[in-house]
Amino acid sequence: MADTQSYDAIIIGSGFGGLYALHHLRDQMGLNVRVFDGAGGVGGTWWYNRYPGARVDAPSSPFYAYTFSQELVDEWEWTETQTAQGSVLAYLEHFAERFDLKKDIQFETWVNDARYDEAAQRWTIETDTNETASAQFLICATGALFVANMPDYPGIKDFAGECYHTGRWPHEKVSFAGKRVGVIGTGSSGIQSIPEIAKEAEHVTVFQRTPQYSLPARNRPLRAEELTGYRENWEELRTSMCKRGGWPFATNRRRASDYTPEERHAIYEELWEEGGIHLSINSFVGVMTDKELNEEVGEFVRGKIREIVEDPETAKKLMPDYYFGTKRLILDNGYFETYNRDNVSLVDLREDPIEAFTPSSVRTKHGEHPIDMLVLATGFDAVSGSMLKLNPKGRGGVSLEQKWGERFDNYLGTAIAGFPNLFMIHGPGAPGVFFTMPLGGERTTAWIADCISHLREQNLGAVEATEDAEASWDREINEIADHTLYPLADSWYMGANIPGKPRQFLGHLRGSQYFDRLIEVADADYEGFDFEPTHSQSA
Ligand code: NA7
Repeated sequence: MADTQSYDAIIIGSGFGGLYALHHLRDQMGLNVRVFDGAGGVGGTWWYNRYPGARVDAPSSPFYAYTFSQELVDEWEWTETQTAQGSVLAYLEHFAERFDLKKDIQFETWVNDARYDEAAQRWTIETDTNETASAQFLICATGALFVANMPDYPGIKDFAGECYHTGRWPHEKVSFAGKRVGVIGTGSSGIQSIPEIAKEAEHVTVFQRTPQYSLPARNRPLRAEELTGYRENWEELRTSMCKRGGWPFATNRRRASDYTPEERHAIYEELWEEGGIHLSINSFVGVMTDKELNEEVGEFVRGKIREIVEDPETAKKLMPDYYFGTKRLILDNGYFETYNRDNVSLVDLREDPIEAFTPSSVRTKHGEHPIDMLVLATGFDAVSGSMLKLNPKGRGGVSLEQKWGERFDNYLGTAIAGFPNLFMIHGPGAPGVFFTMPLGGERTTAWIADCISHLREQNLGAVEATEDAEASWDREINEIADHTLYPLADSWYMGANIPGKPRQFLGHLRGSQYFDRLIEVADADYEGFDFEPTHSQSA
């Protein structure tokens, strides 16, 4: 094993969060920083999720991007309103080049182990390339959607055809031509990829466990004057994003009770035509809290599915029956229309469950479906999964797996009692996917950086969340979630997609309030944290 390299901070992951953290900690704070990433290039989620049709499923160009640099905003040419995976990746590569980040990133290096040394107040990591490195701070930018969820149906390992998970898509082009493709899963990845696969494949059989609400993305070229307008008003838009949960524009504050059912329906129609998430955020106040209003919006979407899908039996199977928006809302480009093609069929796993795989088919309760290729669009062990895969060992050698056996206890979605000097970007309880993630990463990193500066200015050695702070943070997050309909769904937000995963709401639903809380905590002398004096100067 080579000598242990020593740094101020080690960052794990070079997606949006990790790249920005490197820039901020190195270039704005002057720290000596090293990034490790198992992938062969920058991009994180956007490096791995290369399946056909992959796009941002939130308000995107130019808002799904870094916001801190006017020059960066001015020089990058976004071309479509709903950014495609390749464009996001190209942007991140540009960012890494522009800020000269790659020289401090070690790719194709998987961190196998991370251990806290209480005496030295430092973290030591070991990699699969047989290297060790140590740093005072460990920044985990390990990704909210990283650990692939692989179904374990009987015989699935014996399937002899090509098999791809959407979250681990090959770099070389996958050809569907002349093939019978089975797709399991109808979340964002399934709904984005199915129309693309269907254009080429001989036949696509979709295996659906839960029918989904999906709204038309209405992707279109971004007009030059739109982009210019955004650039000219960037500071204002950025401030607005911070105040409005990551969304730059004012949303409608209409009250449903002020309108007749017919008027409300007309509004839903308008917003459906407009596309994107407008139906959810711009219809009426309370869609995500008021069951009756939510049900009305849900019924409107079901009506649209009935209108679009020609075969009534198929349309029936596609009817979502949970509260609208309580699983991730999906933005599609012709998903429901795809079921009008002759080469697409749908299996409803709730009435015809998969029993087993053979080397060349999927056997369900009521039939056998021969396939040449299997696409697993089955999602991720989201938010907590990548931290548990890293499984750092904190005080007393206690592992995160031990700590998080029953609940993902942490403070502010970024710090964990028993794991001093470790910070997460987009950890459980942070706004994560409920906020525009690049901006959320910037703001979280800025806060972590201030905390590190505070520690260093005071000549302290370690910072650690207290267990009391974790308990009250847990209550705070859940109180917010419990005001809404979100906890009622079997979603990955609730950990419900992974067998045996603890049920716990994994995000903070009020992003702007969350970032205010971070500031409050810092202003109150880092309330909820214990600081330890420096043990030694030697490290
Ligand atoms: P998602 O949203 O978790 O979707 C996964 C899909 O796979 C969903 O339809 C699941 O059904 C289904 N699934 C998962 N496991 C199984 C098994 N064992 N059998 C059948 N079907 C299964 O993941 P995505 O990759 O689409 O999207 C993740 C996020 O990325 C998305 O929210 C965006 O933010 C971008 P379920 O609904 O759980 O019944």
